[in-house]
Amino acid sequence: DPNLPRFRMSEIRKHDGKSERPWVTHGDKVYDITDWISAHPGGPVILRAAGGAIESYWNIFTIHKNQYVYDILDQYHIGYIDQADLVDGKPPQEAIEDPFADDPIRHPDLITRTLKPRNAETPEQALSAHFITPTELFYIRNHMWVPKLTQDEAEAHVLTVELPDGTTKEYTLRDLKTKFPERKVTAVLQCSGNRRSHMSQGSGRATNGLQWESGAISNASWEGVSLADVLADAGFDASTVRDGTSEAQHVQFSGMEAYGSSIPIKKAVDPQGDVLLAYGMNGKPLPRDHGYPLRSIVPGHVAARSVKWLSHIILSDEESPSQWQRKDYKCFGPNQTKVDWEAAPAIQELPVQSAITGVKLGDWTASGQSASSNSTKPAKEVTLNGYAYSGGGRAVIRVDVSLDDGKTWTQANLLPDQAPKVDGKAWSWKQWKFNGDIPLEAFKTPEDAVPDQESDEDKNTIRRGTARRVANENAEATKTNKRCTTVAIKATDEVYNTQPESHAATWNFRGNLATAWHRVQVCTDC
Ligand code: MTE
Ligand code: MO
Repeated sequence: DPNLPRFRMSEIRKHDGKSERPWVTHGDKVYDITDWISAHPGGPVILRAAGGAIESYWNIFTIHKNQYVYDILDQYHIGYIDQADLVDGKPPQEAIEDPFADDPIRHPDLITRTLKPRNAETPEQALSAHFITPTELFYIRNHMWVPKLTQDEAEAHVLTVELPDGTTKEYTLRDLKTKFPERKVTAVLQCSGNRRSHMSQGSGRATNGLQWESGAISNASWEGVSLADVLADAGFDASTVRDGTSEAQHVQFSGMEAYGSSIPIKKAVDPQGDVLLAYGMNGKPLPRDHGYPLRSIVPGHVAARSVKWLSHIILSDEESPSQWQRKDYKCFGPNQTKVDWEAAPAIQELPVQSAITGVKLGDWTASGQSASSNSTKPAKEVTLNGYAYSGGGRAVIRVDVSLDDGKTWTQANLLPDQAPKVDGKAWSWKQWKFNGDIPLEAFKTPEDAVPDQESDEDKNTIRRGTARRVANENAEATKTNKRCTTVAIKATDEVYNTQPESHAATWNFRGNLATAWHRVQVCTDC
């Protein structure tokens, strides 16, 4: 209706998230969303956009770019942006706020995958050097912006716990710190996408998602209170879980910026589960990027369940309704690309994983360790190091190393545990080191040398990129007399689960749980 009133931007801005009647704009239209908020599936998150344009949020929550949503919004149409505030008939650029404007500054050594939202991995050098990852180099995985709270707001931050019967109990951060004993757990967080780029490259098939290398994993000590203690205080009777009469089957966590996921109730109340509501990391308050002021820490599970900026816990017979619980973080067969999301369980405990994070070649020595060597053949000294980790508290018991791409194997040294098991559970990774000799004959002109040709594989950009790079490296190798071999590692955990040989075998279109042997090409001048 073109007869609806026109509003100046100065007035629209007054109808922000704190006003009694919040408005948003879309294009040149103005909407009063007051009556919609309680029905909005994303809850009050929509208030972030109030007082300005909704477009930048819909660029994050793309699910909204849909006729169904436009129809809903139409019901709340109250007017237009005043002509005086339009540029070429459109709202001015500065009317569209950058949702990431308040994001914190990142350490320059982190390897950025995306800036908005912020996603960055820990550099190999830091993965190698530290058992406890330095806080500022801990990998960051954000789906949205980083909520901003002052210290006062943080102390007054409210965690709402809702029981299956609908009753709720509220705890401020101050309550949590004073009412419950402090617990500390040293635990790895690993993103389900860690090593996804290895899966894409190793299988030659593109995967959807951030192309992480080996650094979407880190280890920290977490300080907070026990989730089981808080649930008991809120009135939940954990014995109903043990005797099978519990109405609650899942613990749903929601973050302040709308992310959410859940864990099985069994894990939450298991005294050996060690699930924390953490406010500290490595002895200091959580940094903003890692969930300030409060997050869940679910040791042994995929990090997607360790919800940052935690504000709500709901005990329910259902998993979290969020897309991250139901339509993401699941695996399918290599042939399954049109999938039935409901048919697959959400990833919870992680499988066994390992990576090489450092390779150093030393001198040529007279005697190699190879069985075929008669003690006089030259060999190249090599030092490898890395991490190995398994989910569910299962300790890594062995890391196998192959210097000839899997034909023969030997073992790496596991470094002494710096965080002993808690109640029999290994929540931290193991770091490992290997020193050995690669016999001269293992170094070959790379077999997979391919001419730098355009082919029908060009449709697959990742494959092309990899082929090009290998071709370039090989061209370089031929020129400089470089010869290469592939070293491979795999870890085994205490129940003898081990890593698959190939990424092709576990390829899934989302690139989750890339745990195949980590293979690295090592080259030298011969
Ligand atoms: N919690 C909230 N609120 N928002 C998020 O985007 N990302 C999840 C999880 N918790 C996320 C979240 C994912 S997928 C991972 S891998 C971990 O947080 C990353 O935690 P970190 O950034 O502290 O390393
Ligand atoms: Mo993740």
